[in-house]
Amino acid sequence: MLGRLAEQPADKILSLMQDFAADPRGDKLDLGVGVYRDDAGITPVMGAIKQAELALWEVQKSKSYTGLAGDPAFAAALGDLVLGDAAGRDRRAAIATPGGTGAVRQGLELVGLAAPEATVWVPEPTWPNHLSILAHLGRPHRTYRYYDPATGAVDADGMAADLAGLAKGDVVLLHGCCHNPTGADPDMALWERIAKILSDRGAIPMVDLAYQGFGDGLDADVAGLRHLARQLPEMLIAASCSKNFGLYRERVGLLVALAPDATMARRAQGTLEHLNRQNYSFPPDHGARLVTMVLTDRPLRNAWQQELAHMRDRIRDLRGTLAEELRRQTNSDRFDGLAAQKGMFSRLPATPEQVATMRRDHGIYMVCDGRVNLAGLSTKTVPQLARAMVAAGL
Ligand code: PLP
Ligand code: TYF
Repeated sequence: MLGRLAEQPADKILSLMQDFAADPRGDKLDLGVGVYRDDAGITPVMGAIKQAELALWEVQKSKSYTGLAGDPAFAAALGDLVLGDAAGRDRRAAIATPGGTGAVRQGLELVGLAAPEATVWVPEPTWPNHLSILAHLGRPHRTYRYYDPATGAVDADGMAADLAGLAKGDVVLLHGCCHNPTGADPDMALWERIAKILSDRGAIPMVDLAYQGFGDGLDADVAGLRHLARQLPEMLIAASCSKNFGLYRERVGLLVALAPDATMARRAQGTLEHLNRQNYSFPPDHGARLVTMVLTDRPLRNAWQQELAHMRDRIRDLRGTLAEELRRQTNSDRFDGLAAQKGMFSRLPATPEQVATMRRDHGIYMVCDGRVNLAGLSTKTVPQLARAMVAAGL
């Protein structure tokens, strides 16, 4: 049996981690996998999470099973963080999942059960896992125009023109904020336009939210998502706590299905729990419980928000510094877009050959499509990246 298995293509982001680890150079620079790093290059456990872990050790009396949906308090607390008052709890069905990836997977499985004929539209470019999960599940899918490399911003007209081809019941995958890999997000006018197109066509948004709080702020980053929730009867949301709570390996995610009313939400809840049962029964609880504790305890929540704001500011400062350094070194404003983009990622206009040159000659690791994780930089290494870009002819 095993001999009949095909070779699977490697994840181009994760294989970069191994290549980087194997490079003996002392001044190598990892701008590959999307994890937040501080100025010393560390991905820290957040202070509020540490405190919650201590408290949990004291109060937790049992690690017996939760329920198929996970702890309802987690769905309530994280659902509120994401949706605010844009959709009441009676409209929401939700399950805890292993990470945002788990939520994406379960969301697409739900689409397969409810609307197997629906086409799932994803932005070009998007996070590679979206496409591989869609292919794995055999869901019909296609791409819509999203990014304009000439401006470094969203190609709003291209996107609107492509989405005009939506059929009733199709699903449109959108990045809630801090688009991976480009950092280009819709402005509010474009979110309103998207809501109108989806509403006119009878299409359903599926929002992948992996970076709430990394762009402009916890509420600002979900203003578009909340607009969709208010305007449209149905929506799927795949939220991840990997980045904004620093809980990567604990695997904390939530899939929310927004229904038009409470009766339909209850029906969706049953299907979501069924999906968890088919895949792994109970979702992981430890990280989700820490998130719930942080969100529902005023002092812990304040501490978390402050630390998150610090992370956000650091990335924004690095963006500004890099854009300025490139302006100086290239004598042009070609890279000014870097300062306006949001979150950890930007896509440099580099060919795969130029990416390889920067790795070979300067020890700088980025994804082969030119995606860089700006959080991997420090004030010290910004000039190193700018020099390598200039030397590679960008
Ligand atoms: N979606 C996007 C766009 C991402 O970049 C990520 C990665 O962090 C995820 C989802 C899910 O990440 P995780 O499964 O680690 O929560
Ligand atoms: O895009 C990234 O780098 C992050 C981390 O299969 C990641 O989203 C990358 C690949 C993957 C899971 C997470």
